[in-house]
Amino acid sequence: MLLDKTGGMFVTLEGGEGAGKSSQAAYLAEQLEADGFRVYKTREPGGTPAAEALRHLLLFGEASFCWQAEVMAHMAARMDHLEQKIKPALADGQIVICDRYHDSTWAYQGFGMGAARPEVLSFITALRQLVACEPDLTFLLDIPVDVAHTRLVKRGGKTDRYEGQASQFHQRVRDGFLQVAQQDPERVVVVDACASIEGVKKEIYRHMQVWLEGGGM
Ligand code: Z5A
Repeated sequence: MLLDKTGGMFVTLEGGEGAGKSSQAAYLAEQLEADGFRVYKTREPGGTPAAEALRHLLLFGEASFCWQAEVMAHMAARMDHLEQKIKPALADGQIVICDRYHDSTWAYQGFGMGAARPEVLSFITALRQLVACEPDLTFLLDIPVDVAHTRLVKRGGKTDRYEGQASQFHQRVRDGFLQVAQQDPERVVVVDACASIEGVKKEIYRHMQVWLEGGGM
């Protein structure tokens, strides 16, 4: 294997809840570390103390934001995370693996909460351009809403503001993610998240190897 160990790569995992992002982010980090790469694994919203505080407010706060403030709060958490953690790790030559990033804002705030209204999408696009740091590679773990729901019921645990939304909301979120993949096929690899955990793991690692060997996608 010809893996180039210079690192400095930004990888994101995206998809609806229950798609397996957190599990796969952990597997990918383990595999890359075993190959000798230095990996920084993180998540959004969160990753710094201030961004984690915003996460708590966004996911479990009693009061809801107006849509503009909700988008800005996700972006504020992201900016803090980027400046304090992600950019320094990239500059240090590490592979950053981030569980959710910009595409989640597009899918959840743009399509889920905002129902793909043009003013919401253009607001998100404008802020995204200001943040100005795009991933090199994104794995979109795609799964039908009902399959993901069954997984989450089985797992149990606390439900956040977004998880508790109706299935139509989650279908719009899925549509938003699939639109991103269609518009940016160079960056986004769609992975069938209904496959076994082992199958998804192999598929993601296979694409990582191609990318690291310089073959692109
Ligand atoms: N959000 C937003 O609105 N805007 C933004 O800009 C950002 C985020 C960045 C973060 O929640 C929430 O913030 C999220 C979107 C919103 N809310 N929602 N909904 P989070 O990070 O706490 O939750 P999540 O990202 O939705 O994670 P999750 O529910 O834990 O899902 P997951 O990470 O994709 O899946 P998992 O934890 O790896 O696996 C879930 C279960 O399925 C678990 O029991 C696994 O063992 C099982 N699993 C995983 N893979 C498989 C396969 N292949 N087969 C069978 N079972 C599996």
